Amino acid sequence: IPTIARLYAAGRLSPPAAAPALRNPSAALNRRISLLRADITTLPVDAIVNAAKNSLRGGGGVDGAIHSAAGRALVAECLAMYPDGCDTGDAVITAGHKLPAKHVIHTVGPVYQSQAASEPLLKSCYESCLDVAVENGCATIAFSGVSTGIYGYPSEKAAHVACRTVRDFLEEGDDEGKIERVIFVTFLDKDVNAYNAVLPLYFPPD
Ligand code: AR6
Repeated sequence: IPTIARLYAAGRLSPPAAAPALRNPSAALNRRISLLRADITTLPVDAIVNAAKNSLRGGGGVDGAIHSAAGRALVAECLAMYPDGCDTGDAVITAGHKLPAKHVIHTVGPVYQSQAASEPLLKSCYESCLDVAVENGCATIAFSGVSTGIYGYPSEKAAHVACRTVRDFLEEGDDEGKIERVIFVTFLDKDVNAYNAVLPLYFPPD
């Protein structure tokens, strides 16, 4: 999976259309970030992030795809380990079962209401997932576009939250140097377009 440093070098990702407003515009982090259009259930990484529901019982969208690829043992583990489910903005971890990924980090995004109400919860999802990854020794983590499907979060707004939160987390060293790669996984055209526009604002090339 190429890093965005390579995507820039190969001309497959364009520099930001507007000037990025970053405290530290260093491009060093670009060697730890990937942007990939894929079915997240196919990725052989330490952890994939599921856009789950509070009950953790599985559902539609990426949640349905992950549960069907992982097999019935996934929902059984969710219910046994987390009988009270997961709060919106929080994250929990299970094994990957039949998936090529070692773990699934389940987070519950907000149903989009307004930017003011929903943004802090979505930010909390990304931070919680990164915290859980660090606590469990996951060096490679692939994020799905939490809340941007059935829960209705506009793709560009969500991409800003995702990119800013990951940049801040890595830049501040909250990963204790343990996260080697963060992969933003897109699926539909609208998410591909959103990330192509937004990610370079937070991770510009040199
Ligand atoms: N691989 C990668 N991304 C995917 C895949 C896939 N196989 N399938 C969908 N996406 P959604 P939400 C993208 O609706 O908005 C469920 O029923 C999709 O294009 O899965 O957080 C849960 O049980 C979008 O960008 O999650 C909850 O009830 C992103 O994944 C509810 O939906 C998230 O879309 C959660 O809604």
